[in-house]
Amino acid sequence: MKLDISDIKTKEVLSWEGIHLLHFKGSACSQKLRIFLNIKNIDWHSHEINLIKQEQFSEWFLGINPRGLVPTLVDNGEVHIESNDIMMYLDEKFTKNKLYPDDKFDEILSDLAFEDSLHHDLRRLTFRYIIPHRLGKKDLKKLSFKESYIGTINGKEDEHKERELLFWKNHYDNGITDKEVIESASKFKEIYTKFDSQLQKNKFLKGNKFTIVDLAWYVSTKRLFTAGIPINKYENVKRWFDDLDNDKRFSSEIKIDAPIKLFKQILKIKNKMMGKYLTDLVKF
Ligand SMILES: N[C@@H](CCC(=O)N[C@@H](CS)C(=O)NCC(=O)O)C(=O)O
Repeated sequence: MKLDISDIKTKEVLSWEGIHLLHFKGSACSQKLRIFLNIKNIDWHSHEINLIKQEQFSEWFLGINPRGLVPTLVDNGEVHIESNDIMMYLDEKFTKNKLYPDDKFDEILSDLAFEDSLHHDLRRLTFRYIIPHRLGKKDLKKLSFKESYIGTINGKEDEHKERELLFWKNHYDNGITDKEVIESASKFKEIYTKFDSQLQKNKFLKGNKFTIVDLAWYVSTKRLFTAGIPINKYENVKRWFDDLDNDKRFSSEIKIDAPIKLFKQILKIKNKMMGKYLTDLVKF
């Protein structure tokens, strides 16, 4: 989605030349976009928005993307938001190696909208099994700055704002509850069961050609596997995933740092001792 010039309050970006990505190493949506840029061989400038330091709530960044979310693209002074829309925009601009093929365009848009609708489910499992509550909690002062920030998306108040704030307020108060884990992990169980049967017949999710849908689900699958979804149980999904993961253009963008590995291990042991690990709560 391209923002209107009136939405952009941080005016300096209007004079940025070339392709600039505002992103964060550990963000799944940013990983998706960086892999896309690798596959398409597009040159870009990097601007890190550190989500651990909660730089996404700064006035500077909200003045570029009022949703306060990464990734955000600036292309010669134009601001584009929403990872799937950004990739669609770039795929049309750089037509070599199309990842949104014309013959499947509408189907792909609806698959990506579905994938995007699961973002909070992915987040729930991340913030229960990978990032400890104490570290993942947002700073209430910064959160209330975002709440009071008046930003517009194409001239209108952002419809996503309430939902985003509610997620983090609930997380602050309650962490991620067992009920939420069961609800979200059950959705992925159903999805991978379906994918496994699709991938029995086809090499990729949309047939025998790699598309943006494979890229989006590769990133989510890597994250979900890290959180504890037993991907190994789905033979065809595992083969599809391993093939992509063996490609450096993919795996190089999703390196799990040593501290995250440690947190994940601690959370695994803690949850297992309580009989509340992901696979204790949902049987795969
Ligand atoms: N639908 C958005 C989701 C973007 C999103 O939620 N990004 C996360 C990182 S993966 C983020 O910026 N989180 C910061 C926050 O929630 O404060 C997209 O696809 O771009």
